[in-house]
Amino acid sequence: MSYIDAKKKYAEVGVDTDRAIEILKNLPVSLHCWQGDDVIGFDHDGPLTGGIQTTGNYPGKAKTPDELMQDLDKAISLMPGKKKLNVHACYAIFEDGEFVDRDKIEPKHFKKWVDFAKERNMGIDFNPTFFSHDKVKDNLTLSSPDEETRKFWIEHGKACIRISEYFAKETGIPCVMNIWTGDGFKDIPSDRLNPRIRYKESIEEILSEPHDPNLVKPCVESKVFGIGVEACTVGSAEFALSFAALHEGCLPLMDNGHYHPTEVVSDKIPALLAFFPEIALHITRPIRWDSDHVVLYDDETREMAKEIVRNNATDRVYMALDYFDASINRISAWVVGFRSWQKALLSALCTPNESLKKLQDENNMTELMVMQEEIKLFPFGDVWEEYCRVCGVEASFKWLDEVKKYEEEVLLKR
Ligand SMILES: [Mn+2]
Repeated sequence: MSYIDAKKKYAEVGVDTDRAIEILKNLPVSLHCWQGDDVIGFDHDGPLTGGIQTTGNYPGKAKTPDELMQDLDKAISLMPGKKKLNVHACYAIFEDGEFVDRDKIEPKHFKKWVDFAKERNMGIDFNPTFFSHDKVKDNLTLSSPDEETRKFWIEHGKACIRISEYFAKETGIPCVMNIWTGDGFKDIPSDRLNPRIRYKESIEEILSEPHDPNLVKPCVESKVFGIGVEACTVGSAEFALSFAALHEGCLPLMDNGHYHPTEVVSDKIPALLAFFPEIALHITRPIRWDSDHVVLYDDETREMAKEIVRNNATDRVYMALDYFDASINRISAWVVGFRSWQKALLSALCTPNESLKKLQDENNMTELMVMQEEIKLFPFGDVWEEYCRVCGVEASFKWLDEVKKYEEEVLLKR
């Protein structure tokens, strides 16, 4: 079926597919740089630590800023839609022979990322890196009872606020700055309160760094547990949500890999939208735990997109991808995940949300079920193809040929 026919079919249920395409073209989604090098970065030689882990050793990973940017460019060329760049502080780029620790990083260490983003019309989101570092003491950073440790990480957070504001000023687009730490305890602690009080006070100190709330959007991200910190996570769901609720200008960030496996973030999005002017998301795919598998066009991904679109919250929800798979071609991991979230958004935009809501309000659950099931088999593939065409991106699976060629010519020669 061609796009013209698909468009007619959708129009029968009141959906304007041209409009859906037009809206999606301008919705920014933040693309995480860390899929390209297994969350290593450029400021240390050690392994990834802090309760997260990459598995796999697929060849060709980026080891320098130039390689990572080249790989990002290849991936971006195969993704439809508007992108924003998401960078972690450990991706600071130093001149030859230069090095400063994380409490001393400055905007100049990220100038190359700004140049990269500006040339591609992208904003930048930022993340202090509270892991993979020798100043993580006994699995604790901002909640450490050791004042020197806590102070170091507070200074890191403040430096990141300054860098976030620099990103926003340079690109003209607000910077979402997300605070996540893997702070926690492997086994049953004797004090679950004071680490949280220290964590709270540390984040408050970080946020006291002067910044324009229209330019820097600080977030707190919760987690249920991490590797090596199974018994207690300091920045739990209740902690992060309460912190954001009680600190104006601080957004709650939900990572859909950071909850118990039967909880769904799709249901939490509207709950938070009832209270917060703005929220942030990390979109990932957990399998049994926070495994950070590549995002697919699956039921929960689609449900999350629906909650954003049908609540008219596309300008209130900051969407960012967060996953890392080292067992497959990393460019294709980036592309599959980004395209999947784009598909989910487009599908949500092609859903007759108003008429479905009406059926619910009239308690016409019979027709609601029938319609929701029928719409699943509408010719969505044709709308997707049209969207890719409009964006100048390969619509079919043939995009993989480009990745294979790049692997042959670039990745395998590293
Ligand atoms: Mn996350």
